[in-house]
Amino acid sequence: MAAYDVVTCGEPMVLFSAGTAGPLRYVGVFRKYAAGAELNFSIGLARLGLRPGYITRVGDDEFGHYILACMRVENLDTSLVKVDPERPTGVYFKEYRGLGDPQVYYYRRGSAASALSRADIDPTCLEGARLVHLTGITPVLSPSCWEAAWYLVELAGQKGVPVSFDPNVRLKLVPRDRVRDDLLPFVTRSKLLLLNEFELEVLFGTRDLSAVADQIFDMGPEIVVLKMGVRGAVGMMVNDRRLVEVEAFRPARFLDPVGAGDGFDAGFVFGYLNGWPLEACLRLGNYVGASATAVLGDYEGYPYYADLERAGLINGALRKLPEGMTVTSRGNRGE
Ligand code: KDG
Repeated sequence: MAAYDVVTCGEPMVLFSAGTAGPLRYVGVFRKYAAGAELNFSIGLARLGLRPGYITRVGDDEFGHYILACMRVENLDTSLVKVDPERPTGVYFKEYRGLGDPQVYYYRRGSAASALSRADIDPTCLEGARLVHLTGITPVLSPSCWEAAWYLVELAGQKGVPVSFDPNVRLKLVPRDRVRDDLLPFVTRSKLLLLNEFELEVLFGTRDLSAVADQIFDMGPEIVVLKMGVRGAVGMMVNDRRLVEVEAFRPARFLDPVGAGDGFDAGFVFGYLNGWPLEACLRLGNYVGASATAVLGDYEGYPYYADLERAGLINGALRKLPEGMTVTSRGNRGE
C-alpha cells in the first residue's frame, strides 16, 4: 500500500441543502452534495497535493456509491473504505432560515459509518504517515466509533506519528455535559489542537486562549490554534508561548459557513507538514476556510495548489490578496 501523508477516520454523508430559505417542511427542492468533516478535510488536503488516507464505511446503496464517486473525482484513494451490505449511508439536511448559521438535521443513527470499529483500522495504513487527524465527531457517533478513534491515536503513538485533533463539537450528537469526558482524552494525545471559541469554552471554560494555553500545553498539545471565523485565527506554540494573530479573508460572496472549519484544518495542516511558520499556517487555514464559505456545498470551494500559487500563498508569503477576497479584521484574543 502506498504511504499516506495524513490518515483520518470519520463518517461521510450525503447532504441535501435546501434550495429555498425557510423551514424544511416548506422546501420542495434540494441540492445534493457529499459531506462529512473528515471527508471535507481529506478533499482539502488532496486539492493541495497531499495524499490523505480516509478510513470509513458507507452503505451498499445509491448514496454510498455516490460518496465513492465523489471521492474518486477528488482524487481520494478509496481502499480504506468498507462497503457495508447491511447498514445505510448517513444523510443530513441543511436548512436556511435567513438569520444565523444554517440548521442541520441528521439522519445517521445506525448508519454504516456509525458501525466503524477497531476492526476497520488496518495498522499498516499508518506506515510512512506524517500525521493522524481526528475530529470529535467520530468518537461520539457510537461506542465502537469511540474505540476506533482511540485505537487510531494509540497506533499513532506506537508508530511515532503525531496527531492533530479538532473537537468539532456538535451538540446534536453529544450532550454538552458529555463533551469533556468523551473528547478530552483525545486532546491529551494530540500534538496539534485546532478548535473554535465555542469548543474552547465547552472544553476549558473560557473563550480566551491566553487564559488556558498553559493548561492545554500541560495536557500534551504543542500547538494550539483558535479559529475565530470572520475575526481570523490565533495560535500559540509550546516553546515560545507567543500569541500569533492572523486576520481573516472574506470572499466577495458569502453563502454558507459549513465546511470552513474543516477547510481551515486542511490548510493549516498543509502548512505545518511543509514546515511553514505558525503565522503562515494560520493564514493558509484562513484562506482555505474562507474559500468554503463562497459556495453552498461543504468542500466545493476549497482551493487547489495552483490557486495558492496564483494567490502568492506558497512558502507562507502572501504577496497579494486572493482574487475576490478582502481582509476583514485583525485577529484578536477572543476576549
Ligand atoms: O464540518 C462540517 C460537518 O459538520 C458536516 O460536513 C457534517 O460531518 C458532519 C457532521 O457530523 O456534522
